[in-house]
Amino acid sequence: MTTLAPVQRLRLLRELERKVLWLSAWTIHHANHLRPNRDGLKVVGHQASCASLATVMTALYFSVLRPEDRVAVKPHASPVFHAIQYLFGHQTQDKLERFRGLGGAQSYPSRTKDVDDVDFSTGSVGLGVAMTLFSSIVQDYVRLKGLAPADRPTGRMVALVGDAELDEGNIFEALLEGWKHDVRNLWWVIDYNRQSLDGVVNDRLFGRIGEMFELVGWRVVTLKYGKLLEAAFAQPDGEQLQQWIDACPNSLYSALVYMGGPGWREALTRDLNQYPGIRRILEQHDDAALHRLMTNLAGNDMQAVLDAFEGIDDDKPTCFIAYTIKGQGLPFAGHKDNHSGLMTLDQMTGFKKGMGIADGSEWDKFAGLAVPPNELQAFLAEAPFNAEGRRRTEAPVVAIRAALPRPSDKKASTQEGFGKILNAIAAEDSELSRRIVTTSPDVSVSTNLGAWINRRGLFGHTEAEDVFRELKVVSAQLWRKTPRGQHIELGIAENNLFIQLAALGLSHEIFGTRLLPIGTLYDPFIARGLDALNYACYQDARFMIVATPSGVTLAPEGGAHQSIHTPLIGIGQPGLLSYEPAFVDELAVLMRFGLDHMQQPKGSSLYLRLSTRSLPQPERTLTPAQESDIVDGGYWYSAPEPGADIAIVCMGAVTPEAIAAHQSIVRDFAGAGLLVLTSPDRLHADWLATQRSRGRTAGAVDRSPAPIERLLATLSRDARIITVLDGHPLSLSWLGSVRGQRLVPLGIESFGQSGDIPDLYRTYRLDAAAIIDAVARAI
Ligand SMILES: Cc1ncc(C[n+]2csc(CCOP(=O)(O)OP(=O)(O)O)c2C)c(N)n1
Ligand SMILES: [Mg+2]
Repeated sequence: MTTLAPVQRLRLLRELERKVLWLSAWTIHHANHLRPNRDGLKVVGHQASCASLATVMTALYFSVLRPEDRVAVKPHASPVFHAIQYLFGHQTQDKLERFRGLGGAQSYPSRTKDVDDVDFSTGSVGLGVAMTLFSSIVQDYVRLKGLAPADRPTGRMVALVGDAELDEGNIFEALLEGWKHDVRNLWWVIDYNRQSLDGVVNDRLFGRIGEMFELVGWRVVTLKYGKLLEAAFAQPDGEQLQQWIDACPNSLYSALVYMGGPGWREALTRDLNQYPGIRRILEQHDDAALHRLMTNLAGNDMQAVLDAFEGIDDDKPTCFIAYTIKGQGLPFAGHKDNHSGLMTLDQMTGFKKGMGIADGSEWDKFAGLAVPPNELQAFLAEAPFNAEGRRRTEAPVVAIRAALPRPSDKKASTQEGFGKILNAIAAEDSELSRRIVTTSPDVSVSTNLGAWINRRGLFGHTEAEDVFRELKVVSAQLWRKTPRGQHIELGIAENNLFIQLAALGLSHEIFGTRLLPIGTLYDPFIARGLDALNYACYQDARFMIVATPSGVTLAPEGGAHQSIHTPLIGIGQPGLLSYEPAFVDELAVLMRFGLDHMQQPKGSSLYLRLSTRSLPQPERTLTPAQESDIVDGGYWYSAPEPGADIAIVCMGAVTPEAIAAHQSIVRDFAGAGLLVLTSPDRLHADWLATQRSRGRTAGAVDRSPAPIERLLATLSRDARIITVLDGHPLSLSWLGSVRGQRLVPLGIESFGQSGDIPDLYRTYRLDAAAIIDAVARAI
């Protein structure tokens, strides 16, 4: 690789910065003004948000970043990212022209939908930022265990952060967790444009932000004044100018940026005219030059940005507070209403002229630049960022053997079963046992991960003995941390859990190392981290969540902890296949299936909703056909006679009540069936897919029935079905539509209260009597 002289490189980067600014603004303009609008909806895009980051992103992608670095780009700077990839040749003009349109470049950078090598998806502000922190933990996890490819250098996990993103609490939850885990190789660059969506960011906030980072062990680098302003401060009375800017409230500064040269002149004359040095500066600068000087913030000054990035050569986490101007270089720079503001046609005409772009050369990569195209092309070709081509790594699938260990207790809860299965795997020396990594937000022991952790240990950068053990204080739990440990213990923050799982679940594509992540939490607190869970699924991260206890079966814990609608989350969440087994042998089948499914290209993550209620286990050895029914979502526990008029359908912890009710009704309704479901999610999805494929006219049409159609086909056309689960009844009530059979759904519709299981099941009508009653009503 040739190394350019610094001045030469600066010149090229400044030209590319202009091009990146132009292309991002033009991409948005094109989408809004030059594409037919068929629905009357605004397309928008964020020209101002792009502009403030153009300098930083140009410096990073064209010079500073290396192949092993990974970046989360502020969502609204998506067009800047796509423009950069377009210049590199990784993005097409066609997709830029279809920005925010079907099949075009995405509104917010997306790993799964964009073609140009997005490292981390962003969109819901704050989550992408935290994603870099948890990815740095994953990087250390695979590196310290020697699981990472040997020749892979350690990368920096970089977040480009909007200043208003720092209002999102999940960022601070992540920072605290990061401190505990001694995170490294993290760069967060805050685009401090002092504006959010609605207006100007509170002045008092940023006084504290730097201190907060330092408090948790980060280095803070402030990029405040650009080279022009620094030179002016060095002149006689320059310190007066500096004090004036330092004291200038965010809102006044933003307004003056918008007003331009005359505004600055009036304000400075009013406040600083008594200083001869200032008068001289005002005389020496015409309006345009004065505006350039007063808006010369370091985050928009290429040399200052390069100096800041290149001044770091260690792995200490670093926060760059980059002062920038929202809309820098655009006509509405600084205006508080510019967040979704678009340049008007006239403004665009002027901007285009200023950029030296002729009509018809808007998408030309080098038009209007002051450096010959071949020189720029050569510079782009040598960018270190691209040195290794495509960034997405691959890792082989870890083979999962035909059966996992099956605990044989006569009575057990699915939660205990989970702990035992994992403990048995922990005892093995196998690829499977080495690749599993568990994590939990302070509920490891109460979700039955204790035995696994005792065998496999906690993960930490350095060795830390369990003090209780050293002092010989008896405890069931061994709490020793080592780099070899396979459990990542988190504080109580479900957002962190899901983002940690997102990062672990992308390890094969980001770090080239396959991991099998399993996260445990209490089922009701899925809601606490739901957006982060959605974010993880949106990125197609692969993991298993084991949520327990669930429903009102949690009994004495009362309404605050009892989960009601989580089965609906399981059905509704794309990228997450959910199961709720009743018995431990089913769980073992599903865990085996899940560990494989989460590694398949067309697979997904899994959600197992478990219970702490101990149930008598059926005495059976599952046949392969039964196992496949369990995976498909359900099976006849007690098969109906063909054409039967009555069936009970149950799921999860309430299965004993359904069994009891069934035994009672078969006396009157011989041939009534009992259907045990493991996954309404899977059954529903397969049912819809089957219907869609029937509607298709071209190609091979599969006429075979969906599993739920096959199961319900045994019953008579107008059979009555009673469904029951410890969760919202809607989860199963759709079964009535499959064949048009009449259905009475039982389940939980209101907040639970404390009590024991008999009282609660009676109160919420989940007990055998309620089921029998429902049968009576149904007929
Ligand atoms: C969780 C979430 N809430 C709300 C939004 C809507 N939103 C998008 S950008 C934005 C303001 C962003 O301001 P800032 O981070 O400062 O970005 P910039 O000024 O660079 O545009 C808001 C509220 C969102 N994307 N995500
Ligand atoms: Mg902002």
